[in-house]
Amino acid sequence: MSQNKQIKYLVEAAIFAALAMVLSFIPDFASWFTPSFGAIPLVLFSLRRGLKYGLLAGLIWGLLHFVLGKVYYLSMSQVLIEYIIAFIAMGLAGLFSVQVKDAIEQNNSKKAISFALLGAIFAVTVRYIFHFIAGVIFWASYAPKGMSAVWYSFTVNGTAGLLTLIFVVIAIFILMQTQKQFFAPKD
Ligand code: 218
Repeated sequence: MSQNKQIKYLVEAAIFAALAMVLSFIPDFASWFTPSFGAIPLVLFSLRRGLKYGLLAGLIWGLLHFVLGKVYYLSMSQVLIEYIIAFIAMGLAGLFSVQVKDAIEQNNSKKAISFALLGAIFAVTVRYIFHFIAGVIFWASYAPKGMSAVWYSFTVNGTAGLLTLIFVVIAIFILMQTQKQFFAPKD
């Protein structure tokens, strides 16, 4: 890859990570059940540029939480799992970027949508599995009296993950219908 292209992709990664971070400033109107709106630009970008740049954008998004003081800190390992590993995992949607791109070039909208959705489901699921695990280990004391840590974490993170996925899926449908070249850029 030419150096110019590489720089362009890096700048795009930074821009989409910043966009994700802006959306992270939407207040948690439903406490920890609140969906992660920043997942929208991050998954879209990962599908556009693939795994490597997607993971990088996820890492930048995670790191921006530290810079901007948006980290909920309980312990070192909790923060590592929830703000580094979980956010990097969002880039996993990029695993399917080649299939999405090929499908678009073949004018196969169904296939393009299917792989984009697969990427979104995979990335959001892996991310929220990390939050679920962290929830069981670190957030158990926040569970309502009489509720098990596992069930508490599952309901909280399951709901947030599902809501997040719904918004990402809507965004994928809209962009596929209005601007599918976003997923198959010429350069
Ligand atoms: C049960 C429970 N409560 C809170 C958290 C923390 N958590 C959940 C989802 C997303 C994030 C990252 C910031 O948006 C965090 C820190 C949890 N894992 N489990």
